[in-house]
Amino acid sequence: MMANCIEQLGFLAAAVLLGVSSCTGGSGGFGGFGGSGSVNCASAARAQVAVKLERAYPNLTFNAPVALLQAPGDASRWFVVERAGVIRSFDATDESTATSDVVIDITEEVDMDGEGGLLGFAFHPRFATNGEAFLSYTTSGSPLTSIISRVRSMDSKTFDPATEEVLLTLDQPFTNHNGGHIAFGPDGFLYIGFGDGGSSGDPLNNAQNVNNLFGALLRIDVDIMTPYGIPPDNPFVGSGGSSAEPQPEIYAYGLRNPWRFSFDRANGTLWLGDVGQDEVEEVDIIENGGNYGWRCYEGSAEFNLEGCGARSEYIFPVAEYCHDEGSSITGGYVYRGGAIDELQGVYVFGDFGSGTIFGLFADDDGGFDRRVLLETDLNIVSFGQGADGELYIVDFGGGLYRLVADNGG
Ligand SMILES: [Ca+2]
Repeated sequence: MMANCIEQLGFLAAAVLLGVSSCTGGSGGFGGFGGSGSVNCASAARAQVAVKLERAYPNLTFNAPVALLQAPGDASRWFVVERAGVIRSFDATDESTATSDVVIDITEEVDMDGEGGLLGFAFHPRFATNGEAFLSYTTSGSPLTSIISRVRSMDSKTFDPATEEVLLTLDQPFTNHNGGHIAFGPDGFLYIGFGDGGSSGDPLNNAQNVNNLFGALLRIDVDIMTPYGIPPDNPFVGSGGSSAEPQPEIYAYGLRNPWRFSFDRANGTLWLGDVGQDEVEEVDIIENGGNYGWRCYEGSAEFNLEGCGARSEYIFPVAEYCHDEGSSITGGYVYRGGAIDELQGVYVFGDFGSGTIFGLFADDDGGFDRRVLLETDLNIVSFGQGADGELYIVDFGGGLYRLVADNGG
């Protein structure tokens, strides 16, 4: 049923596999989707929006950057997360700056095996007053262990690794699909994305099993209890949380490898890019308690229905595309900046492998039209959103880019 593809493991493997992956039955008609026939593999049309990329801060290049962010309400500096375990910051007001400062260095703790590394960083919403930020990384385990921890800043500029307090650990059965993105929602809770544990095809059926934290988006309250509390409306709140019970941290599940999610700053909608297995990349709008289908479904296509329920029990993507247009989705942001009027309210995301930047435009039926905004030669590993709402693209090769209006010339 499935095309005979070399698996697209996620962002790292996409880099490794670029140019060597091959499908012997995938591209084109995708006629073998187990009869579901519901994935529309038609290529996206070009959007009628005049945008282009410009190199941002061209005198700065980073070492395998995976994330870009600003502290809440503070447009004066950017923070760049480097996979090896270093976070750097630089003056956001100086386009020609050539210097960045080390904010924290935990390279000694980070294990980059497979798709491991320092994968996420989030400022507490009240960072300006409490100095707290949160790290997400993999350390050596069997083979890896994911760590979510809190660090504190005494000077609002740097973090002392000695302040680190581990909140949550997750032993990874394989080195790929670690997820790792973390971000605070408008509700003040910390959201954590974890992949299905790895390998290929979710062999342990982790994502559909709510008795573990794999293949899920978690939500915790870092402001109460030790090490954290459970928000009162989490779907499994009150569960004991043993390995034979649903995990109270879970907010949504059935995910394969959530690689970047964000909250629309205008309305709080939670958008997520979930990396596909062999053929389908997907964009999900996440709802409390939702089951997003993997490994029963890859996108809208049947993947492995063993033990699965009725199709109506799963939430399907709001947009999906096939591997003739990319190989590994990178979730982005709903554009809320002021520079590009035509992008207002459009969800902008990309593909690590193809370098394509897409927009999801609301249609007249309550759905979305996926359109191509730009074709690039970048390995789009992450998007960044400035305090001003403008969007940036992080190239895994080291450069930062800014999405701007193309006024010709
Ligand atoms: Ca799904």
